Amino acid sequence: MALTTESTPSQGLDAAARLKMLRQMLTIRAFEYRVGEFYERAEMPGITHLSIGQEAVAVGVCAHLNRNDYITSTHRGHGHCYAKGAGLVPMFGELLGKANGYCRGKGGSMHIADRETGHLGANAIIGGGIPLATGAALSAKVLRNRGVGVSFFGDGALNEGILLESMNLAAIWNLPAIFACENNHYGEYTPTDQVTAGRLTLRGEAFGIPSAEVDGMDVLAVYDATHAAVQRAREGGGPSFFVFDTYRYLGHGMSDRTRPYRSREEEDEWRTRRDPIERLRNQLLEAGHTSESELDAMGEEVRAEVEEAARLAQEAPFPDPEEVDRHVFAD
Ligand SMILES: Cc1ncc(C[n+]2csc(CCOP(=O)(O)OP(=O)(O)O)c2C)c(N)n1
Ligand SMILES: [Mg+2]
Repeated sequence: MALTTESTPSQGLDAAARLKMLRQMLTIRAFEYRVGEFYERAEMPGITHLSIGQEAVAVGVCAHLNRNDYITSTHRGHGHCYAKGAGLVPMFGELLGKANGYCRGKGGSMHIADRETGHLGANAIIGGGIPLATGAALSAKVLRNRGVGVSFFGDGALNEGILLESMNLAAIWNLPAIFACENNHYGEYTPTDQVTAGRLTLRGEAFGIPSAEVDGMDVLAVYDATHAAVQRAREGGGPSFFVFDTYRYLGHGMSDRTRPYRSREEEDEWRTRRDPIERLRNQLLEAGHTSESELDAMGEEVRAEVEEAARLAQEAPFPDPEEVDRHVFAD
């Protein structure tokens, strides 16, 4: 079943709500660039994957969620974490392995989680978060609390059996589950269309799940497409599946610098013509919701806030070595 995405509830968003979305996307991007600096200066343990370019999906979806809703995320998950309500200091702290991190420094970039804000975890296993969010949706249904479970996952998870198993259960049990695929057109260094058969939304439609492809570079389009789906899920109307068309501007991971598997022209096309931040910025200016100087000031504030959070996390202590096996539930 195709999902109609023609309604435009974003038209009801006032200037403050739109500016908030812009600020969130700017913050995610600034956070990601700062993480990149930590990594380059060898001030951060482990590896990391940046989501620069993909900010609109996290922000547009999470705009509909509250603390009682749950998300699961991926190895490219800092944006989801922030958009769901996490703080910058414990996020940086977690990435730096500090005691003030969300998992007391023991999870790192790919296992960050925060029950308080309804984030059940990033996941290094492709598709690994999908059954967890589906389980959260089952829990919400049993508890009748109108909560939803949202799994964010990459196009690489489209070929994982666990996606289909989860979709099947969500459909058969009519769960308030939102399957949110970020199709950034590559899984590591492989173009998605070289390894993925069939129209992508068919994976949902095969189970009778309303499914849609959405421009993931337009935060208002993401907001519009998911608005009714989240409401429907809350009201007992069952799951939805979205494939968001998006792009990561940088490499798969930090070591992927030259990106020989794709052309510079392709990268430039996405960056210069489809950038989600520029797009919303221009929309706000055209609508007279803001001015260049106000936007410049916002940019400065965001940079200062991110820098201050990075500094606080850097100055925070590491966990006590005695604690090494505390808060660890699996090995
Ligand atoms: C089950 C599983 N298979 C393979 C890998 C190795 N791996 C890590 S990232 C990645 C690519 C994932 O691509 P995608 O889901 O499109 O996410 P993106 O990196 O594009 O955001 C792969 C194959 C893994 N982590 N888990
Ligand atoms: Mg991908």
